[in-house]
Amino acid sequence: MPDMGRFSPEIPHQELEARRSACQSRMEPGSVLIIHTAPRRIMSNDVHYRFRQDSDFYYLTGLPVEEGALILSPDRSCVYVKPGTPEKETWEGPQPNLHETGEMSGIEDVRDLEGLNKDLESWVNGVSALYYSYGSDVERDRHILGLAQRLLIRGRAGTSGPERIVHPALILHELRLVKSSWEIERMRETAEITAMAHREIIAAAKPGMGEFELEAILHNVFRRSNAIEAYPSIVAGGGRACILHYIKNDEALKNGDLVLMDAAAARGYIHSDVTRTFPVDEKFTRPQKDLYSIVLKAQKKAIASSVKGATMDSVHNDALSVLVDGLIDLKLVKESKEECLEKKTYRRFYMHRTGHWIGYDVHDVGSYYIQGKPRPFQPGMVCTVEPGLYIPGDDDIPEAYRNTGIRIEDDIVITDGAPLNLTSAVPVEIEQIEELKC
Ligand SMILES: [Mn+2]
Repeated sequence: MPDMGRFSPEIPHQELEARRSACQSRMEPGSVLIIHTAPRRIMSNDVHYRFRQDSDFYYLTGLPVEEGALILSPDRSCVYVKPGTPEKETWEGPQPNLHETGEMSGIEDVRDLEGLNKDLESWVNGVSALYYSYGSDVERDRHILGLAQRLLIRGRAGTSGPERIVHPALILHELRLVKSSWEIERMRETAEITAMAHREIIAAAKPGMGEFELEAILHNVFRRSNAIEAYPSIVAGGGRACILHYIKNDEALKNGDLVLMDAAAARGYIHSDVTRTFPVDEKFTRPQKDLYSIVLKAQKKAIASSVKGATMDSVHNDALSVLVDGLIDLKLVKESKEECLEKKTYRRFYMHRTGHWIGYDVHDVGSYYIQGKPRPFQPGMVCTVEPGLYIPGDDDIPEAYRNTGIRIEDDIVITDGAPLNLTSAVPVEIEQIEELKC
């Protein structure tokens, strides 16, 4: 990429232009779309959370800027930003000016945010549809709806309001669902960083360490690669692995326990999402191996099933079938397979779905059903495959299996042929994991 001075594009122009024109070509004639940057959010008192750009705004502009808006019509692109002032730059460092914003985003028409409110009236006046993501910011909703209504009721002055307000998700989130080869390359990079962290941690885990110490290694590996954690990491020893959203990570790891670690890197808002389950000490115990092997078999089956034309539901059912067979083998389920599936009694041990889309959001956007039917996979979609088993500590469970949680999760690209596992560099076979620990 050429040296653009203080700022260089985070996403290549070609990629951004392809995304914008795909969006524009799906917009109604005579319509306009507006997407705002994410709001800054308070953590406590006067301290803000680290800024996290709105995924849709970033997808279309590649701009990390904190205050701005993108306007698209079927044949125009315009972005409004707040250029830095010397005072702001003293505190927060260089801010892209209008020219630099254009160079970063590839959008020629860059304007000062100060003019947005005035301009909006002419952008929105007379359009057929206004694409606007209502419902996420009350103040903004009030402003946009107020404007639309004013244009409508002032008909005698020659204005007219948008006939319809349409959520841009209907266009944008469908586009985001199918990844370009550039995005898949970036996902491959975050997957590599994630794999590095998992390998380092599986090798480092020892009885007596705190879950937080393993979490510290995650942060170390991620930041070494200029990445951050994609979501609050789960590092759960022993029975805490059965708490699906355990993120306290503040307990000690005991000899004989398994650790369930659901943790992954994100960079440039591109996410990975990986879970591995491994012994604290060198070896899996026999009962742990029994359970682990079932989940691994279910995961392999589900990955193999993640092909063009399959659906989230069909992949889930394939994983479920293997899990239920295994639960019956281990006598954790005492009824027939049909009965267990029919009555959903497996939910005592497996209570979540097998996968979700992943991309610019870790639980990525895009609909899972089309007109009530599961959506068939198509090449370029990326999803997780993450079956698990969570055996509670109840009295009717054989003691050896109690309080054991196992999940195995990888990120899979749907292709024209075999599924592509982006995170296969993280060891998953029992022997591979045990070998890492010697
Ligand atoms: Mn996941």
